[in-house]
Amino acid sequence: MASTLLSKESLTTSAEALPQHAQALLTKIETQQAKIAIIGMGYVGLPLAVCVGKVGYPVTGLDVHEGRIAQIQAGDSYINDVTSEELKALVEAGTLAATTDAAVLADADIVIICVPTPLTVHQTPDITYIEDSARKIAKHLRPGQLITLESTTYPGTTQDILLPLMEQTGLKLGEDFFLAHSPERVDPGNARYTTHNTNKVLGGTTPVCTTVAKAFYEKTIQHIVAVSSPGCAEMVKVFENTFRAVNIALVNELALLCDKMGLNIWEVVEAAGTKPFGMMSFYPGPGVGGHCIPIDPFYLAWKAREYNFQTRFIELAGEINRRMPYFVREKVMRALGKLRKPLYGSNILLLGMAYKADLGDWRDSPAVEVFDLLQSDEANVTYHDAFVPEMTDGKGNIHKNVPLNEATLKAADCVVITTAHTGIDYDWLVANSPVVVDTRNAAKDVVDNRDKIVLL
Ligand code: SAJ
Repeated sequence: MASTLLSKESLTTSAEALPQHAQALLTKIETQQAKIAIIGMGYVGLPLAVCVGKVGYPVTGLDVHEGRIAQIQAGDSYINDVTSEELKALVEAGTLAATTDAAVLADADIVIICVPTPLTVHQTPDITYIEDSARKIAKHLRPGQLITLESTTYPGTTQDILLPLMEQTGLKLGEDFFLAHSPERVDPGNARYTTHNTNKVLGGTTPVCTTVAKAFYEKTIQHIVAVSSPGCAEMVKVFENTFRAVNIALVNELALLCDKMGLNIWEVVEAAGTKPFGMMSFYPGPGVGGHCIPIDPFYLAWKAREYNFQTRFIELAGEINRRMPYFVREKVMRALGKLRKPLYGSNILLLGMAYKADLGDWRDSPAVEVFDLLQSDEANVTYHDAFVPEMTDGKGNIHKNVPLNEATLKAADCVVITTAHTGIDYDWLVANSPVVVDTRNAAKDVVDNRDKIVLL
C-alpha cells in the first residue's frame, strides 16, 4: 500500500538502525505472523478487526461486554458496516477470536485501542476507557509489542497518559515497546469510504515507533499518512471534526437568520453549493448527534484551557448546535398555531430517532432531545424509525417504534421529520399528514401538498 511522509524526521533512515525488537516485529508484520489484539469491539474496533483479519493476521477482539463477545463468536454482526457473513467466515477460519480476558494481551504483538471517549456531564473529557485499556496493556507489556491508540482524544493523551503507564513497567520506549497514535476515521454507514480505503494518519512517539506502526498499517489500509508525533495525529483528528462542527453551526445560525428574514435556507445552501470552488456544503438540522461531532471539539477546548486559550469557535458552535432542538420545538408550535392547535395535548409523530440517515444509532441523537422537549410541553409524542425498535427518553422512559401507516398519520396533529431516512414515500407521508415540520428537507422532491410542509 502507499504512504505519504509529511515529516522526514518521522521515520528512521534504514533497517539496520532499528533495535532488535523492532526488527523482530517488522519480520512478523511482513510475514503476517504478527498477532493483533484490538480493545473495543464497537463501530471502530469490529470493522478494523475484520479488515485486519481479511489481510490474514490472526486477530483477537477484546471487549468488556459479554454479549458482544458472544455475538462475535457466533458470527452475528451488531455493526451495520460489518456483515455477519464476513464475520462468521473469519471466526470459523480461526482468524478472528473474541474474549473478555485481557490476558490475551501478553501474546499479542500489536495492540490497538478503539474504546469510546465520551464527555462527562460537565462537558469534560472522559478518558477512563483509555486509561483502563492502558493499564491492562501495561500489566501484560513485554518486549516486542506495538501499541496504537485510535480513539479520538485531545493532543497529548498518547504522550502524557499512555507512555508513562508503559514506561512504569521498566521497558524502554522505541527499543522494547513501540507506541503511536493513529486516529480512527470511520464514517458509520458510509459504503464508499471504509476502514480499508480511508487514508490513515499516524504519528509514532519516536521515529522507530512510526516506522513499525507504518509497516503494520500499510499492510491493512490503502494509504498511510505519517506525521511527526502522536500529538500531531491527535490534533489532526480533533481538527477534522471541529471543522465539521463549526461549519454545521454556521449553517444552523444562517437557518435561524433566514427564518427571520423569510428566506429558504435550503435554497440558499443548494445555490451556494453550485460554486465549483471554495465552497463546501453543510445542511441545517435539528441538532448535531453521534459520538464524534458534538464531542470531539470539546476535548480540544478542554485541553486548550490548560494553555489559557479560549477556543471561541468551538464554544460558539456548540452553543448554536445545542440550540437547534429548541428551534424545532418553536417551528412545531408555530405550525400547530396555524391550525389553531396548542402544543399542549397535541399528538406529535417524530419521523426518525437515529442521529443520521439510514442507520439505527439513536444515542446522542438530536431527535431524542426534540422528543423530550415536546414531551415537557405535555404534547403526546410518539416516533417511527424502522432502524430503532425502541429508545429511552431523557427521563429514562422506554418508547417503542410505532408503525408508519395512514392510521398513525391521521392520529397525528403534526409530523416532524427528524431523520432523513431513505426508503420512505414522502409524497404519501405529506399527503396523509395534517402538517409536516421537515427539519432535514427530506421531502424536498414532494410536489403536491407543498403548503403542508414547514421547513426548518
Ligand atoms: N449534520 C448536520 N448537518 C450536516 C452534516 C451533519 O446537521 O451538514 C448532523 C448529522 O445529522 C448528525 C451529526 O451532524 O446528527 C453528525 O453527522 P456526521 O455526518 O458528521 O456523522 P458522524 O457523527 O458519523 O461523523 C463521522 C465522523 N467520522 C469520524 O470521526 C472518523 C466525521 O469525521 C465524518 O466527517 C462524518 O462521519 C462524515 O463525513 O459522514
